[in-house]
Amino acid sequence: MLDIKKNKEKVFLVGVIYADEKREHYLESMEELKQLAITANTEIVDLYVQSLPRPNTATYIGKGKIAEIAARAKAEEVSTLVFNNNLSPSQSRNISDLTGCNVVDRTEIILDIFAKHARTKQAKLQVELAQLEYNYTKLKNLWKHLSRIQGGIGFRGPGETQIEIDRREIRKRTTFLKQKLIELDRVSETKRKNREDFISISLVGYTNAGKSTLFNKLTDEKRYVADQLFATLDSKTRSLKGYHEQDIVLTDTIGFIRRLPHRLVKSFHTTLTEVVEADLLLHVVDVSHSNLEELIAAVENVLVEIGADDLDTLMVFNKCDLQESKYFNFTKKRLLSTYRHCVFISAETGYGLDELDQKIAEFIDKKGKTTILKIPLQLPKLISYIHENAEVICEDIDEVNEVQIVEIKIDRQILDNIKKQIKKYEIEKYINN
Ligand SMILES: Nc1nc2c(ncn2[C@@H]2O[C@H](COP(=O)(O)OP(=O)(O)OP(=O)(O)O)[C@@H](O)[C@H]2O)c(=O)[nH]1
Ligand SMILES: [Mg+2]
Repeated sequence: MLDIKKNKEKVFLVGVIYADEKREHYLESMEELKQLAITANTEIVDLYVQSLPRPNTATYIGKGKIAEIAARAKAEEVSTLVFNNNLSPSQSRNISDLTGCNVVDRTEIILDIFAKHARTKQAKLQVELAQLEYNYTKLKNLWKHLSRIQGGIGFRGPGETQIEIDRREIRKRTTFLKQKLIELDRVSETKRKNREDFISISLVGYTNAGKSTLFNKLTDEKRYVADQLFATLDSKTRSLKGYHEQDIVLTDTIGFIRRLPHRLVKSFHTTLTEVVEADLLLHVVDVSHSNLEELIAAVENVLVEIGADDLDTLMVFNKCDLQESKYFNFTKKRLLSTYRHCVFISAETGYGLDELDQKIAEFIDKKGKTTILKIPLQLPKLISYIHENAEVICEDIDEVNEVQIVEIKIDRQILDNIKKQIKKYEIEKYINN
C-alpha cells in the first residue's frame, strides 16, 4: 500500500514572540499556522518558538536557534521551514543559506494553499496575480538591498540586471492578468444585473466557520465542505429555498483569516464584489472557537478594507452543537449582550435554522427601497447629478476614504448609471495603481 505520509513535505514551524505580545495570543496564531501547514499538505515535524525583544535583522530568529534548527533539520530530513511572520528577502536568503532548507513565510503558505484550491478560471487568475504581486514586492526589496550593498555609482551587477528584467516581466504579466480579470468581471456583472430585482444576501466569515455548509443547507447546492482552511475560493450564488424563493439570492464566498495579505484581498476584488453589493451580510462565526471575538474582528477588518463595513449584518453563531450546554448558555448570554442582530444555529444539525429564516424574513419586510452609496470626492459632477435625480435621505463626508456617503431613494435605472460611473472610476484607479 502506498504510504501517503512519505510523499508529504516535512516541515518545522518557526515563530517569534515579541516582548509586547501576549503568549497565549501568539500560541493561538501558531496553532493557526499549524492548520495552514496541514492544509498545505505538509508533515509537521516540530514547532520552534523563540521569545525575543525584536526580530533579528539578518536571520529573524537568533543565530543559536538557527544552528539548532539546521542540525535537527538535517537529522530529521526536514526540507522546509515555515515562518509565522513575513520575512524580508535577505532574511529568507540568510536562513536558507544557514540551514540548507527552503524558507516559506506566512503569506507564501497562504498563497500556496490558494494556488492548490483554486478551481475556477477567475480564482486561478486572482491567485496568480496575488503571487506575482507578492514576488514583485520581494524583488523590489531585494533590489533595494543589493543596491545598498553593492552600492557604487554606475554599478550594475548581473544579479541586478536580472532582477530588473524579472520586474519588467512581472509588471507586464500583472497588467495582463488585471485586464483579464476585468473582462471576467464584466461577465459576472451581467449575471449580477439579471439578479438586480432580487434581494441579495452574502455569507461572510472566518475560514472554516461553516459558510459553505450553511449555503448548502439553505439552497439546493452541494458545495465543497471540508475541515480545512480556504476550502472555498470562488463565489457562487443561488436562490434561497422555501418561503422567499422568488425574492432572495444567497452567495457563498471566500473565507477570511487574521493578517490576510492585503494584496490577496485586492486580487480577490472581483470575487468579493458580491459581498460589497449585498443587501444583507450573514457573518458566520464558529461559536466553538476559544477566541471568537478576535476572529470576528479579523473579518470586520477585511470588510472595512473592501468597503463593506456599513452593510446590514446579521451575526450567525454556528456550530452550536459543539458547545456543552452549560458553557453554551454563558457564551450565548455574552454574545447577545454585544450583538443586537444575532442568531444561534448549527448548519450541520439544522438547529436554529427556523429562527435564521425568520430573521431574514424580518429584514426583508423592513428593508425600504433606500440605497447607500459611497461616491468618490473626485467625482463632484456625479454628486450633483445625484442631488438632481434622487431623493437624498441623508449624507455625510468620509474624509479619510475621500468619499461622500449618501442614502437615497432613486429609480433603478438611474442607480445603475451611477453605479457604472463609480465602477469605471474604480477600475481606472485600480489599473493605474
Ligand atoms: N460540528 C459542526 N461542524 C460544522 C458545522 N458547520 C460546519 N461544520 C464543519 O466545519 C468545517 C468547515 O465547514 P465549511 O462549510 O467548509 O466552512 P467554510 O466557512 O465554507 O470554510 P472556507 O470555505 O474554508 O472558508 C467542515 O468540516 C464542516 O463539516 C456545524 O454546525 N457543526
Ligand atoms: Mg467554504
